[in-house]
Amino acid sequence: MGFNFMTAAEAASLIKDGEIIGLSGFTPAGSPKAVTAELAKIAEEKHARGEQFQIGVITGASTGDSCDGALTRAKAIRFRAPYTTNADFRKAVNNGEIRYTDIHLSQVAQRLRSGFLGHVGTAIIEACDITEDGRIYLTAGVGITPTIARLADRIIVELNAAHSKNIIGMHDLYEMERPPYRRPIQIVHPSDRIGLPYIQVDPSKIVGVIEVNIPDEARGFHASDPITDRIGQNVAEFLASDMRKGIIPSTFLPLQSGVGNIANAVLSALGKDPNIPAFEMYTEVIQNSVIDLIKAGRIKFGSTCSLSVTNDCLQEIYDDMNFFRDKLILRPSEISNCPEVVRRIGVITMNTAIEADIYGNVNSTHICGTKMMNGIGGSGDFTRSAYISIFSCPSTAKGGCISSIVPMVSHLDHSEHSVNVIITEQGVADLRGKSPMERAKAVIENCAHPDYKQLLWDYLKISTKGQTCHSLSAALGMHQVFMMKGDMRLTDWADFLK
Ligand code: 0RQ
Repeated sequence: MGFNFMTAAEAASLIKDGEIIGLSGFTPAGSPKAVTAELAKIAEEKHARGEQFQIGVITGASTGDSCDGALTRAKAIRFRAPYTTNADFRKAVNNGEIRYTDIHLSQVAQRLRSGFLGHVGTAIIEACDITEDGRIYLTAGVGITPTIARLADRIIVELNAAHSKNIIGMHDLYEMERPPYRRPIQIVHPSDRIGLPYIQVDPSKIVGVIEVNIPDEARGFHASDPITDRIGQNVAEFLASDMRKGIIPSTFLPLQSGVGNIANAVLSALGKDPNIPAFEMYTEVIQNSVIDLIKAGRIKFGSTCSLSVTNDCLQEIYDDMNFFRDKLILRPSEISNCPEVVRRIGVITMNTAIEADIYGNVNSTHICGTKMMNGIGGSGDFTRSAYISIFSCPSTAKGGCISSIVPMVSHLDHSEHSVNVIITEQGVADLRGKSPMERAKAVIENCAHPDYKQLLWDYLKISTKGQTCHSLSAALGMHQVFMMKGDMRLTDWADFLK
């Protein structure tokens, strides 16, 4: 037969107004880049002619600017799920211009199979290789690719020469059956393989192949600073102490770590701590710090959904594949984040909070209760099933004007029932086995910034007594003062008790 090679613009023109597209990848790693950028141009042209053009976009996690950024600026997205980190997209969502559904990432494939997210017309898949009998070899991120490849009416492949074919063999691709036919996921160790290194599709569904050479639109990391270093050390000391107590076995347990600057710094600190033995990861994203630690022998193995690393770091992996091949596995998000596996193999989870309250509830997604930041990502998949669930964050944000420790979170993502430990640069609040009032004391004493400690102690004094003490008129008072005066430190509880 032979594939229908075409330009990205020709491929984009196959996508119709109102269609839902599904994209490969997880974070900018492995996401297609050429067709979505052309689709944005088509949308702009059509809008200029007064024609309607908007699509639904479903992905594994975030994408790069050539997808979420370009399509948002072209006003081409009607509906989007499940996670993004793009600033233009964030603005459009918070202005009410885009319908956004924030979903636990492990559940996206299942929701697609169940039809809750509509029907995927076109799957756009980034590949490093493809065969005429329909084998697609993926690149640096997997996400929901096996599911969209099967469910979509048609497939467009972006054959991206920026990714080395050396990555072939690193993927372990397996799609769960629908209940009641689903079987246990046979992963006992992070390095266990259960699937195939490629996706098999019906080749007649591949309507176009586009040859490109575009690097991943990876985000860089801020250099660590004294605050993130201190958070990292606190996490490392806490885990070493749990190991001494026998709570964590001396062989250690697999770790999961979230995205962003803080997660990157926490892992660096763990790697440096001589009290923590070399460990494995069962996680959804691997960032630069993990690759450094694999090279240093501090991380033995990483099971992940994406290599969400900078381009020079990715090149280093491709160039030294003989070293990395038996140390990394790339899985679909419903397996990398599978709560059943996480609970069974005892994963220690480490995610970042936007804010935590004194009782241990965590907000990972919303600023002041209303504005979406990124989304819950995989943090809920891991936290609820964790052997030990840790949330860390700096004790303050925005130059000290915001306390990350508040009386009541302004939006709830992870409840007090799932959150075991809160860690800031100030210290560690171990909430395991504690009553709400014991938790409040631990969080204020150990995690709050000194500028906010008295304010939080005073909040407890004005609260109505109960199992969980609150003043319903003042619980969100610090947020309200920030919105009115720009600084939570100006809170006066008397204003809320009149
Ligand atoms: O603002 O960007 O203007 O500087 O939030 O905060 O401190 O740089 O931390 O990059 O680690 O991101 C929770 C957003 C943290 C991220 C979050 C402001 C702060 C800064 C970023 P600027 P930092 P990070 C795995 C798991 C949810 C999903 C998840 C996230 C910006 O980790 O999206 O965990 N997590 N997934 O100033 C106002 C507050 C604030 C605040 C921080 N209380 N109020 N602004 N900021 N706290 C990954 C996947 O699932 C793919």
